[in-house]
Amino acid sequence: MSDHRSAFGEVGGEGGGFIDRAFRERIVLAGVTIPPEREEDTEAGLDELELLVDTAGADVVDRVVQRRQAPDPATFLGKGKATELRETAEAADCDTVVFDDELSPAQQYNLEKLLGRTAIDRTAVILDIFAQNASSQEGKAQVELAQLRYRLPRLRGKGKGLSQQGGGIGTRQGAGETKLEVDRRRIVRRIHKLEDDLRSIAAHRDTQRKQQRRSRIQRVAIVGYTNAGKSTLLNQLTDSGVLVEDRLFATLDATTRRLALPGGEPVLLTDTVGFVRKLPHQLVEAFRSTLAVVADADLLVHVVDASVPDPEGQMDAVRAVLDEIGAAAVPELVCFNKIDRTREAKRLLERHAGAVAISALTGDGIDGLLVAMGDRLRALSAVVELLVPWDRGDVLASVHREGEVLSEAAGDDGMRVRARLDDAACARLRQWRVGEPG
Ligand SMILES: Nc1nc2c(ncn2[C@@H]2O[C@H](COP(=O)(O)OP(=O)(O)OP(=O)(O)O)[C@@H](O)[C@H]2O)c(=O)[nH]1
Ligand SMILES: [Mg+2]
Repeated sequence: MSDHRSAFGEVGGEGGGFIDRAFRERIVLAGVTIPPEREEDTEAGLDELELLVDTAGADVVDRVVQRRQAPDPATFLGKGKATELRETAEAADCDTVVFDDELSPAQQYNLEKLLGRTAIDRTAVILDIFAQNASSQEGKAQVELAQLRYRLPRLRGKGKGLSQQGGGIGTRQGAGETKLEVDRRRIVRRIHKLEDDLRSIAAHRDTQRKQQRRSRIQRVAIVGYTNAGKSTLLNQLTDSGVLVEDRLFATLDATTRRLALPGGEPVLLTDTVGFVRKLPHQLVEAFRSTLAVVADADLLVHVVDASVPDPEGQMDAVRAVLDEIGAAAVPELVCFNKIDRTREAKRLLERHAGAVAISALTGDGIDGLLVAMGDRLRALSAVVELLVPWDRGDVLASVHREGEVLSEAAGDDGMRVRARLDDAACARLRQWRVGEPG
């Protein structure tokens, strides 16, 4: 296990450990290896699930793994293995079994009956952590919406006896939620209300973003796997005092700060929620408006923790989420972080052309990152030369509005302007261009 600290691990002070332990839920994990997945992939998935469970505030006491061609439609594991899981759960005196893959409502129902205890999946654990970490009004609404959309199809499957065990991971009541056994109609009404609230928050933010767009300042979004060091980097670059914690999903809201690059160009830099393997689609959907800042950015700084066992696996998981939120086409600057505690940086840099290596904690490599950001942003817009006739003040004004004017000189037949323009502005101002883009 990593040096990850648990949410409750430090509560209680001296002697509190025993009491905290006693109150933490006991969990058995279950995973299935479905070829072409290898057993070590399943184990790595369960290692990460264990970290998620710990972050949610519970203890993993055992795990069960099975190799199958396909999940059993009724019980996910095969019947025999499910019976073995029941014995393991009884022997370990566990409250809840957590599956690494999303269970269908029917599978969850059947498993709970068979196991005689709560069965939940990775999605429920991640939703639980998000619910615990949400602090802004928008964050809380987004998480509650995701939780309700997850629970709605599962309502019917909850037997009376089991639902009374509620109050643990996955069955804890979400922020602002009325009752666990609230009827379907009330949940649907609540979903609509949350959707409305979130729409108006998003509309407000859209207006802000349009204003930012007009200001022509380029926007950079910091993205990456959860706990990669995104917030540490924002703090290192801008002194913004964003919460940094050795905890998964410490950041749920977006924070934007202004930053001057070495050439003096200002950029807007945004830190936002981290990603994870199998990030629940309900969350991606609910956080769509927060994540719009990523899809809308001019450049992504993709922070990768170089000190984890499989940095490239985490990069793939991040890119899968980027794809899901429509940000796959945004240019990406890969930034290997935590080089103060790993020797892997050199090997990774060799394999990823154009990447940089830093320690967001010590500041090592930050200058190189800033230079690379400036280079990449400059490459995104071309320098062009324009000749604008004297009677076309409107065109001159639009060059100033849409681009960055580098120099202006009065010529015989008009104003000669050198300006940095993006593709769209270049195309619009095409008829005034002279010479080649520089
Ligand atoms: N050794 C070392 N630790 C780092 C570095 N950067 C960040 N950390 C640590 O990694 C942990 C996570 O850092 P955060 O900045 O909160 O990571 P994040 O990517 O914002 O994480 P989430 O918001 O939870 O997704 C903290 O304990 C940081 O102190 C680094 O360069 N070196
Ligand atoms: Mg963060």
